[in-house]
Amino acid sequence: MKGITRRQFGKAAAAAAALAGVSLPEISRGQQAPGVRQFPPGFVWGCATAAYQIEGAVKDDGRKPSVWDVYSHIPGKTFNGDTGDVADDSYHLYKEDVRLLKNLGAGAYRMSISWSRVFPEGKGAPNPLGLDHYKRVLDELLANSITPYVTLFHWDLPDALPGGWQSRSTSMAFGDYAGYVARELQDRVQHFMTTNEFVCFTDLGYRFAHFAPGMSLPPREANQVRHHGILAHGLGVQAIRANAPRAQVGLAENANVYVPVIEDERNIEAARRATRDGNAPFLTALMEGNYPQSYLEREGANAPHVEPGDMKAIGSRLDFVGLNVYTPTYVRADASPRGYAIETYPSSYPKMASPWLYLGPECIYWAVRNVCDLWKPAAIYITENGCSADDVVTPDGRIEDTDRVMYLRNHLTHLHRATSEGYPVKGYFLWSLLDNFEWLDGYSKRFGIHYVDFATEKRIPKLSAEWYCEVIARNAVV
Ligand code: PNW
Repeated sequence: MKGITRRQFGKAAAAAAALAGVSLPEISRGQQAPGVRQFPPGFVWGCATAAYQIEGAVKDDGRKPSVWDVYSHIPGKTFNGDTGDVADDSYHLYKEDVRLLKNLGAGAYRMSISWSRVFPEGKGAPNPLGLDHYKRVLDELLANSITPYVTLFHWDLPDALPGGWQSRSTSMAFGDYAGYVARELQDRVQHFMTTNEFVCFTDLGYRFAHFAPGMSLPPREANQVRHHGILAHGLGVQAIRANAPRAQVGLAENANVYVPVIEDERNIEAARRATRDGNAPFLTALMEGNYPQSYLEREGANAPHVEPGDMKAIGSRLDFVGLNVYTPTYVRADASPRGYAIETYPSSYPKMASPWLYLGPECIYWAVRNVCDLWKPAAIYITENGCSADDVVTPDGRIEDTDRVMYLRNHLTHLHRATSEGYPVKGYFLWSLLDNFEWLDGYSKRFGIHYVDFATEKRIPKLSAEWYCEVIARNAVV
């Protein structure tokens, strides 16, 4: 195409085609020009949320407190003392939220179930009113042809469970809860995720006193908490399979994403090693049905106590692996025994509105590639991807979140690289459908593609919602 521009070339081609008596296809919404970053047919586009972040209604229909109710009410724990007491009031406004999904053209919705609505004490007698709520939400989704993907545990552990995740009996209780919900909802739900992000409800809650319940346990106890977390997942998979034999089972995990600083053989290999090593207590243990030897050696006397049968449950076959992807960790090969070194971020490295959210859109490609190259899962979903932004409502009521669109567009571009190279990515869930309770940041950090005025609960689609609608309609990066 030397010496002529792409536009001139297009014109010339059209003229040539007209002369030859053939007409070129017209490109309109829903159709593709050649070279457009098109996703595979049937690719699932959705949005994600979690119960405690959107529902509110914390005392309705027999719900009892979770550790996050308790924690968010402790003065000084969250920004501005914010709690999930009301949040988006989606418990009552769920029909409106399903309408938002419908308007986007979304084919799927990832939502979580509040364990303490279904078993207010965590175990014992179920509360049928709790599950009835979810049956109504699911029916509304199905009536609108939106496929539900249900997470069973997104950090809101029933507060009444003695010892929380320090106790092995909590893993058992999770198995019972998962089996019960799967049995009751199997006519409405075909995709279950056991847990969301092990590190956030184990290490951040029990070792670093960051998230609920806010403890600082020594390493041995903290490693045992991790073990109970992954054991709960394993028992959950077994219970779902036993009670809902047709269901697809997976999880949503924020595995550390290692990106080779330079894309060459040595650094790619370093990223792969780092992926296995850096996720050793969680995803690696699940995928291999064992803790890697290097993890056990590193932890020494602090290594978790494992009972017979635990690792078999933990290694249960999965129908899909869900990855929550936000931010990269850059690695390079080096001569150390482990074979890699982690890069630190220079102070000028760009971030989105949350201080941990370093911008590196190629992380979504490497998240998929590292996991697939190491463990060859049957299918991958991106169960979360999105960003916080300092959204402003213009005087005429619009939110022009061009920074969020930039973030999302770039991530999808790199996700497209993964699908075009044949990695089995089946779907993408944008975090989040709407602004919500962002844990310690309360309502100060907005991740939604719909703006929520928390005083009135009014939802307003942002520019990013308009953009995502177009992505979904064309099944392509736009
Ligand atoms: C995820 N990090 O959490 C959670 O699944 C959501 O509930 C949450 O609202 C969303 O991401 C945005 O924060 C994360 O520090 C929390 O890297 C922290 C990190 C990553 C994910």
